[in-house]
Amino acid sequence: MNQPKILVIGACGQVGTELVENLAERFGSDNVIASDIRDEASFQVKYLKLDVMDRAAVKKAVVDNKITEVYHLAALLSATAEKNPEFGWKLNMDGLFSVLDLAKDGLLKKVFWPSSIAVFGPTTPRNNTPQYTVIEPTTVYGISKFAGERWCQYYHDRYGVDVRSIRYPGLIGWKSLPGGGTTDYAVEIFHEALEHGKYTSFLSADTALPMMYMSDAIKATIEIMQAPSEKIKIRSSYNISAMSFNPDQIAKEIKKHIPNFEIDYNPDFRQDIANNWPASINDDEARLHWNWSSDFNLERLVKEMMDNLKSTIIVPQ
Ligand code: AKB
Repeated sequence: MNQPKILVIGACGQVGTELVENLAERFGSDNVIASDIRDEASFQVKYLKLDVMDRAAVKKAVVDNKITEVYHLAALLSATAEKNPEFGWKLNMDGLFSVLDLAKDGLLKKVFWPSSIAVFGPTTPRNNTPQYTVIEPTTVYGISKFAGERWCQYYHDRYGVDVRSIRYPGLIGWKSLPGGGTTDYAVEIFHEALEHGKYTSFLSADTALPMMYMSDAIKATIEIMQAPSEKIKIRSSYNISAMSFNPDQIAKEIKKHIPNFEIDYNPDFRQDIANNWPASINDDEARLHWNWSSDFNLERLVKEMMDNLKSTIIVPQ
């Protein structure tokens, strides 16, 4: 079988760290290259320093390494992009075009690019948000992801680019930390609970958001890329769903493992972002088209996070 030759761009981020590991196990370390803007990084695969906005450098990396598939993860997330809207828009859009154009020119066979639940806005139905609905994002991140979705569909329809995408919910994993997102509280809470026994949430107690355990996100990412092309009927981006909870609910679940754990609330600007996002997502199309299903609910996620973090974090006695 012909193995793909894969380049992961933005590999040092929350998704990239675990995705590279998984892709290397599946396709062999020699067939995966990790890249990011940092000078150095420690991966079990070859690492390249790469700025996704430097089109010539991306092209050279693809050609020199005979890359067939790119997973393009580099982006500014919701909270960080609000602090620097101009750069958020530039990075999120230029990076995508730099990859889509290589595919259009026949230098790549397949592209993965993540979108986000951030595409939805205040006029979207908040519960069980459907695939096709009103989409009026209010953040730079959401606007860039929605524009990106439309460009992916356009490059597929107009130039036959095999681009595949999913709308990630908040992602929670223990192997890597998120950076700059509105859903980051749901990772921070575990670290603070284990290290200090308490956490101050930047979202209010009742702010429900769609969330997913990292292994489900990685599974979805690899499955959509592995699915036969004719099964991918949506070339903008697919809704995917696993669970929905608010800070109060995750805190209660953590208390089952750390009975003295305490949470309090001090909402900041990220509350306004979360208020405009869905509480839960309907993913019927992904289930129907390429057989997507999630494995982790809140109870199982919390158990996995606690078990794994306990052995990596030094818990004060
Ligand atoms: C964020 O909070 O910005 C991200 C996302 C939902 O895309 N985690």
